[in-house]
Amino acid sequence: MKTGRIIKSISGVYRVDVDGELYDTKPRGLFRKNKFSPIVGDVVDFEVENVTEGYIHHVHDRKNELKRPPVSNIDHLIIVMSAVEPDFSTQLLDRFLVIAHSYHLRPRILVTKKDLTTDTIASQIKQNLAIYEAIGYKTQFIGVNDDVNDVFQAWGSGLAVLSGQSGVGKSTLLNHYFPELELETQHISKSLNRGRHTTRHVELYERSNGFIADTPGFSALDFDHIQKDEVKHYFLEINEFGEQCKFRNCNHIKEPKCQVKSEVELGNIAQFRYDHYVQLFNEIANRKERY
Ligand SMILES: Nc1nc2c(ncn2[C@@H]2O[C@H](COP(=O)(O)OP(=O)(O)OP(=O)(O)O)[C@@H](O)[C@H]2O)c(=O)[nH]1
Ligand SMILES: [Mg+2]
Ligand SMILES: [Zn+2]
Repeated sequence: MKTGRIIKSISGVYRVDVDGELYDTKPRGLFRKNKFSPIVGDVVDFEVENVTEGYIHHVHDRKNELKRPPVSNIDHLIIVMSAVEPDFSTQLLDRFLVIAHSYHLRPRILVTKKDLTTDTIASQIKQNLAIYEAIGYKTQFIGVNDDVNDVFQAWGSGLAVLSGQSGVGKSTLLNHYFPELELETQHISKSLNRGRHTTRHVELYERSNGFIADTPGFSALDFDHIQKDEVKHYFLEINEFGEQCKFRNCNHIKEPKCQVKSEVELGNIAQFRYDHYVQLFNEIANRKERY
């Protein structure tokens, strides 16, 4: 029996990495009966069939798990956004952050395509990133000319997952770090065609102190697993100031003596963050429950 990590899954075959040795494995029938599927990132015990193949017997407990894209045991979730093409949006960023926190992940924020920005756009983005830094997020703002080794170094060891909209430059970043990968990236002519996803599967690549995952970009975000009363906890500064509200279960919408609303007025909570919170709260409150 060997133990390794699933780095890729293609139609029911899981590629497992054991210190650089690769095995294509299949789960034993047992899994299918329990409706449990291994996912990329899982640490598994498998029985070796021959030099390149094996059968998975056991999946180790996951320390965390992202549903879309499916990846487990994440040490660093890197939310990638581009400065332009597609344009940086704090609204979209706040939605990604909520999803990440709902899976108990503490994400980092990486903004790409700095080289394509005007001074005005660059300084707007820096101002926004300063707000996220103040909330407690680590942020990076990079362009094609920056040293990717420095970018990756800042994350520390373990499994880092790049996640974000299609076309923001996740695969491009990996290609700069591992030129031998030659991952497919979007052609310039396609870059305004929003519906296209160039990367279509999750895959882990070994780096000096861990792994890094490229994932397919997404166009829709799923909040189905989040209840309206939870949302306030996923806006970290709102959560913190909310402890001083008069009502313990204050949702910071219309309640009296709401500290969050006072802090927005004082400028200690950015107006746009509060607006995004209220927007998402209302969206979830108004959604039709499916049974
Ligand atoms: N100028 C510039 N172009 C970039 C940068 N990063 C990515 N691009 C370009 O942006 C386009 C999209 O990059 P991809 O790496 O394919 O984006 P992706 O996030 O992997 O997209 P999906 O695989 O669809 O999720 C490509 O044409 C890249 O060359 C950057 O920092 N600067
Ligand atoms: Mg890609
Ligand atoms: Zn309140």
